[in-house]
Amino acid sequence: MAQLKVRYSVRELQDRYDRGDKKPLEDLVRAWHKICLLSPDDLNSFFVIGGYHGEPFAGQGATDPSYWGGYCNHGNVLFPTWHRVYMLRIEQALNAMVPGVAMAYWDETSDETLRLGIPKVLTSKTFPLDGQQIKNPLYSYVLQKQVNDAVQGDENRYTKPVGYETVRYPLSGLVGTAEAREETRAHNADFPDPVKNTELLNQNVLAWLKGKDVSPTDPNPSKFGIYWQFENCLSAPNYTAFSNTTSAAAWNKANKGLTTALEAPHNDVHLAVGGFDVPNQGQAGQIPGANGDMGENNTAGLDPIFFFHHCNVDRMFWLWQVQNGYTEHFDIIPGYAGTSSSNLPAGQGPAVGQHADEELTMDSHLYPFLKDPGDPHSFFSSRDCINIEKQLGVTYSPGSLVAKKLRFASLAEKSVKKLRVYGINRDLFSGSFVISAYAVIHGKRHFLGYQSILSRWNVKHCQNCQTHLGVEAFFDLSDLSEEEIKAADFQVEIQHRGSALPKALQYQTEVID
Ligand SMILES: [Cu+2]
Repeated sequence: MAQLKVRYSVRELQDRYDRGDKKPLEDLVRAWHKICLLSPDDLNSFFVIGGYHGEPFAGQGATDPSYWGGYCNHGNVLFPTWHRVYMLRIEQALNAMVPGVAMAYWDETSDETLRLGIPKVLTSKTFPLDGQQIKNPLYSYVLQKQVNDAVQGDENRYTKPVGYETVRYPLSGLVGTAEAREETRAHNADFPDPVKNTELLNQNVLAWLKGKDVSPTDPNPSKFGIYWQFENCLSAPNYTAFSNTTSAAAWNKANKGLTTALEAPHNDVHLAVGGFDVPNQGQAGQIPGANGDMGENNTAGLDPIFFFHHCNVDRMFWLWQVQNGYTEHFDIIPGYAGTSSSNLPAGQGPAVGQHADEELTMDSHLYPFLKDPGDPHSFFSSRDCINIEKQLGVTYSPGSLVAKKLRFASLAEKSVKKLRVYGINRDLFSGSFVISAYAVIHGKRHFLGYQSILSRWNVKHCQNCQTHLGVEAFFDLSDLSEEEIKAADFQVEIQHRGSALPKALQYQTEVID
């Protein structure tokens, strides 16, 4: 195989640029600029590739909410591998524009991100290229073709016209109906300054990353933030539990310790960039009505930052493989939670190309990605992308979390108490939502953490979703003593996109090992 292509962090490319070595970052921006200019019918165009993830929808899921109209896999065991090949696909398109160019990752757990937020080349409106200021293609994408949301129950929620430009927190991008357009116009009018908006975005991302104090005596204030979750997912005991939130929930219910799925911190970044305030902030800093494209799977792939986020998610996947001895081989536990294509409502329903209730295995096709572009049947499978260096010819520069933290190494086997929250009816909430849990002990309220649930806008119309609407979430209680746990009254709060919270939120809790 030819020399390995190295994917650097965006910050590394920026540092080289600032020191006068401008070519690597310029090449990336140039290639990105070019795929955005390609006709939306060209297979290398950003419109086609960004559109594989969610909208524009295809297949049965274009109208039937029991299916998913995009190709992406979430809430199931194909989540890491599908997105791995997705990164390869956009890298191939970029290469067709500028030979040799590699994807880059937003190192979301680096010291720089923890200090400064999102790398500036992803948030500046313009970029100087070849003596001109061009519209920065990493900042937003302007739709070259309308995308229609014809899913029953969505009522055009995610329909967007030609010329629509993707937005992030604190802005809203819902323009599917006259009413939504008016709401969005009024909302966005309060945020006219892009520089100020980027500040708000970075503040929100930083708050999500760092988390909040769990208890006044907690030695690790970053616990439950995205940072902590990324770190904790690296000690997941096997691929199945590591790969997605559905499998991890089943694993946590049946096994000791608290395993974090790679998908969990991934979800949080989507919500942080797309429009959710960090949980546990009270009313301070609350910006209701922010509906950025990254916040929902329908539109996330159309915001270029998606790819820099997912490149980092793929780096974490590789890091988990390297640190746990899974670079040559890993398995999917047959029949485990998270192995059904339908898997509703925790998953999204069968993606384009999948059948209902199909069992997902290492050999399942990762539609629509082809190993040989000339052979329409040569679909990638998870087995084809286990070792990124040997099979895909790429690797990552050593970014953050490369040095394994030993204090987390044995967490999966450690006997710690955890809180299981269940019986929440997701039918009550519109779109994605966040569950926060609290323990009230002797009159004092302690924040236990949160869990993001990426959900569809309206599950009422989804027949398969109706059959099992329960949501399950797990919270680590290792910071509380046995006595405190006994005395605790556990409470749950929900943040969602709908207009009002249901009056009587029903849920159940239990403390398990
Ligand atoms: Cu994603």
